[in-house]
Amino acid sequence: MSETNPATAEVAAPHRYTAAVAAEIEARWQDFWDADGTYAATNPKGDLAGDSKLVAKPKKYVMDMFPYPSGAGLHVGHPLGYIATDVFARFQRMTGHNVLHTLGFDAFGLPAEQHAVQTGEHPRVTTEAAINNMKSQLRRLGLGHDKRRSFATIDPDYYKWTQWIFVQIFNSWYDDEAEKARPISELVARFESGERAVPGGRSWDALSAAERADVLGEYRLAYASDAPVNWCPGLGTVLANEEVTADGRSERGNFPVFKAKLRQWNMRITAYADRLLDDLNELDWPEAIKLQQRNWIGRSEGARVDFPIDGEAITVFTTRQDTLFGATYMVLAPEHPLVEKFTPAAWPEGTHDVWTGGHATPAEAVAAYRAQAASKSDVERQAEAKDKTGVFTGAFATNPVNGEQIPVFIADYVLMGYGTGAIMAVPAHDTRDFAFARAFELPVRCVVEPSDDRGTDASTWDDAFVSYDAKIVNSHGEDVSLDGLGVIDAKARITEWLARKSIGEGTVNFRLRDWLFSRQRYWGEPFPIVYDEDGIAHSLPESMLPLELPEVEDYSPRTFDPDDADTSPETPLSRNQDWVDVTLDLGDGRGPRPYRRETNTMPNWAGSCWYELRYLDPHNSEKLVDPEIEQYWMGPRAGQPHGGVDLYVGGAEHAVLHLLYARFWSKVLYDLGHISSPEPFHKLYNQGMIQAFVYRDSRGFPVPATEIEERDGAFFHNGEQVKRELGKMGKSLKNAVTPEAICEEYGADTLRLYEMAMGPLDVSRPWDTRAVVGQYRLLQRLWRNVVDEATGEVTVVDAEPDETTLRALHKAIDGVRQDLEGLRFNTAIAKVTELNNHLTKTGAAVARPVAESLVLLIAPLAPHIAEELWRKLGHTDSVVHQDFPVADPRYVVDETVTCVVQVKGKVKARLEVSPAISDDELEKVALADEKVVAALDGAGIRKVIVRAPKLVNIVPA
Ligand code: ANZ
Repeated sequence: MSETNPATAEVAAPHRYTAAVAAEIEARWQDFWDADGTYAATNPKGDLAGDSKLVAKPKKYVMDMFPYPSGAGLHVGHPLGYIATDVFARFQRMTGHNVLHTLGFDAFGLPAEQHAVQTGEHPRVTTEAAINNMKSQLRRLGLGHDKRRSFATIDPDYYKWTQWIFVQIFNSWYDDEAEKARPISELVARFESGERAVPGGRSWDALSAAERADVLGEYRLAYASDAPVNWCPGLGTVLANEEVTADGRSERGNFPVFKAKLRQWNMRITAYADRLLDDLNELDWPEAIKLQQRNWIGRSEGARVDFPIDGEAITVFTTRQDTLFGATYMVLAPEHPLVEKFTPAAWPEGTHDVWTGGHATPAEAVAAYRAQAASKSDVERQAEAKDKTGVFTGAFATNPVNGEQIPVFIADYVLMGYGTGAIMAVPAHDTRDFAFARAFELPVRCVVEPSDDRGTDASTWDDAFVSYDAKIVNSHGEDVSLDGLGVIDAKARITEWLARKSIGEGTVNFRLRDWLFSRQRYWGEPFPIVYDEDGIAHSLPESMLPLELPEVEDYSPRTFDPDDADTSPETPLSRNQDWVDVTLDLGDGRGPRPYRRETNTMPNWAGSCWYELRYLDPHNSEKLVDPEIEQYWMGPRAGQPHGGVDLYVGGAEHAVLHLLYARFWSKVLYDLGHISSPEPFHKLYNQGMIQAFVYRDSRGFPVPATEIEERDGAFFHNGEQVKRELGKMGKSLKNAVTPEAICEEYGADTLRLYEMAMGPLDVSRPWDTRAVVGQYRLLQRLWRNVVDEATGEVTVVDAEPDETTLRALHKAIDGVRQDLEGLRFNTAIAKVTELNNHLTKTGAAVARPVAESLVLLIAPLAPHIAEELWRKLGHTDSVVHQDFPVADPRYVVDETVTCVVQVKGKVKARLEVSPAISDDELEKVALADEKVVAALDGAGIRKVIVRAPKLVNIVPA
C-alpha cells in the first residue's frame, strides 16, 4: 500500500492513525489507567492488599535500576531499559502473573548539592522539580507502573528505614563459627559470662565503658576507624583517588592534597567475602558481571610465612609458597610499620651503590623514598609497565627454608593495603620481582622448571618464567624437599611443613576492602549516631527515626589555608550547633544526657542498597517490610534458592559497587531475620546503550545534530562540511533527542516500538530519528486492518479465517510468546509485522479472531493503540489483563517444507514433504522420485546422506 501525502491524506482519511490521533488516544488511556489503578499489584496483606484472586497467581517482580533525577531530564537513550521491563511486565500480566513493577528515584547526590552550593537553593527543591519533570516524561511513555509504590530515597519515611538498617548493622557482629551476623548483645553476653575471652585477656567487668566500646568496635559490622584519606584543605573536602593528580594536587582548583587519617565509618563487608562469592553461583546473571564481582572480591589461596629478623619476624603473604627456595630478597610497602624498627643506623659494610639510592644513611633513603611513594595512587604504583623503583632498608631477614640472609627493600609496587604489606620476592617466577631484581642487580634463582628451552640458569633469562603447571627444582633444605613435585603438591607439602614448624600457615586473602561509608556532605542520609561525653558512639532508638536533615545556611564545606595540613574537614552539618549538640534520653536507662551528633552523611550508595524491599510494602511505618509480603514477592522458591527479584534490568556500569553493596545488606538483614531472601536480585540483565551520531566542525566542536544536511554521504552544517562519529547521546554533544519530540511527531507507541525494534536488547545501537517512521507505518497499517480510515467504522468481519491466515497467525503467536519471554523484543516485533503485512496483503476484511489476537500480541509493546482497538472491537474491559493468545500447535508447524535432493552435489529435484518426516521415509521418497531415478541412470548407490526434512544427498557408486 502506497504512502500518501499526510496533509491530503487527512482529508481523504479523517480516521487515519496519525500523530494527533496517537496523542489523543495515549493521553486518554493514561488517564484511564491512573484512575482505574490498572497496574496495581496486589499484596497478600497490608494496605496494598486487594483482589485475592490476584495473589493466588504466581508472582513476577520486575524491576529497573532507578534513575537519579537529573535536572537535564531524559533523552531517548534513558528509557530503553524502562520500556523493555514494561513490555516484559505487561506480557507477564497477560500470562497469568501478579506483576509488581514500579519506579522510584535515587535522589541524594552531588549534582543537586553542587547546585545548592552555587545558588543557595535547597537541594530538595531542585531535586523534587527534577523528579516531577521526569515523572511526567515517563508518564508520556505509557509505562505500567504501580504508582502507589513509588518513592524517592530523600523521602524521610524512606530514609528512616535506611537509618534503621544502619542501626541494625551497627548493632551486630559476624560470628565466624555460625557464619552469620548476630546481634552485638549476644557477643557482650558471651564476654560477660566468660564463654568467650575478651581480646587483651582482661575480664569484661574490669573494662571501662570506653574500653568496651573499643573492643566492640573491632566486631561491629558498622564501625568507625581512622582511615587514610586524601585531605584537601583548600577545598575543605576529602577527595577520591581519581580526583587527585599525579603530583598530589586536587584536580579541581589545583590545591595541595595531604594524606591524613580521619575518623570514618566503615561497613565490614569483608566478613561476607566468601558468601558473596559462593552465592553468585545460583544467580541468573551475565557471566561477565559475575566475573567482575569475583575479581573485585579477589579470593587468593596462599600462605602467610614468617621471615625471622632480629628476634622478631616479617610476615609475608604469598600465593606461591612452593617457590620459597627461590626467594632472594624481600620487599615491604614503604608505609609498613616495621620499616623503622629494622632499619640500622648505617649501611652495612659493602652495600651496593644501586641499593642506597645515593643516600648517606638507610633512614635518609627510607624517608626520601616514602615521600615519593606517598604522592602516587595505588593504581599508578601497580602499573605493570612502569620501571621498578625502591631502596634497601639496610636490614636482612632469614629465609626460613634454607637459613639464607636476604636483603629487605621497600618499594612502591608492594601495597600496604593488601595481604600483609610485605612480600618474599621470587624474581625467577614473578614478572615484577624479575624487573626489580634486574634493576637492583639481585640474584635470580630458578625453582620451577621451565617448559621452554631457556634452561635452569636464571641469570641468562630475559624474563620471569611464570607457570602453575610445572615441576619444582632446586628446592631442598635440611628437613624439607619439594624437588620433583608439581606446584599443587609442593604447595601442600610446604604449607604443612610451615605449620608444623609454627612459622606459617595456609590462608585465604581477599582483595575486597571494607566499605568506606562516610561523606563530608550535606545532601545524604544523616547517621543515626550520637556521641556521649566520653566520645562513645550510640545508635538512636527507632522512636527517634527518621533523623531529618537540618536546614542550613551554607551547603559548602569550610575551606582552609591550602597549605595547612593540620586542619580537618568541617562538614556542612557540623556548623549547625542546635542540631549537633542535643540532650536526649536514648531509652538505655541512663536518662537524658548531652550528646553530639555524627556530622558526616551516608554515601550515595546507601539508598539503593535496599529499595527493592521498600517497593513491596511502601507505606509500612512499623516495620522495614512485612515478612509475609516479603516472602510472597522475594522469598526463595524452586530454581531461585536465594530468592530475589525475578528480573532486574540496568546498565553494566553497576557491575560491582551497587550490586555488591545491595547483596551485602540483604545478607545482613537475612541473617538478622528481617527478610527471607539472602539475595536481592535473582536475574540480572544489562541493556545496551543507545548511542548517537556526533557531528564535529573543523575545530572539533560538536554542532547541533538537528541542523545537519546530508548530501551524497557527506554531512554539512551551514554549508560547511562536518565529521560524523558515533558517541554518547547528551546535551554537551548537541545530539540529544527528547522522548517528547518523538512522541509529538509519532506518538509514544511508535517510540516504544522503535526502541524495542532497534536490535537485541543487550547490544548498543545508534539512534536514527529518520528510521522511527518505520514503526509508525506499522501502527498505521495495523489500525487500517481494523478501522476504516474514511468512516472510522470497524471493518473486521465475523468469519472463519482461511487456512493460510490461521497458519500465519499461530506461527506469530508461538514466536512472539517465546520472544517476549526471552526478552527478544526486536524479533517479536518482526513477527507481529509479518502477520500484519500478511493481513494487509490479502486485502480482504480481517476476521475478528485474527484481529483480536493481533491486538493482544502487540499490546505489551504498544499498549495505547492496543487498548483503543480492543475497545473498538467491542470489549469493555482493559486489554492489560486479557489472556495472551496461545498458539494452536496444528497450525504452527509448516504443512510442507521443500527438500532439496542432490546427486553428486548437484540439485536434481525439489520435494514438498512434511516437516516431521523421518530420515528413512525421506530417503525412500527421494530415491523413488523420477528425476532422481533419471539422474542416477541406473548407477548403483554408494552413500545417501539424509538431513530430514530439508536435504538428501546421493553419492552414486
Ligand atoms: C611470592 C611469589 C612468587 C608470588 C611467585 C607470586 C609469584 P594475588 O594472586 O593477587 O593474591 N603480593 C602479596 N602481597 C602484596 C602486596 N601487598 N603488594 C603487592 N604484591 C603483593 O597475588 C598474590 C601475590 O602477590 C603474592 O604471591 C605476592 O607475590 C604478591 F612466583 O609471593 B607472591
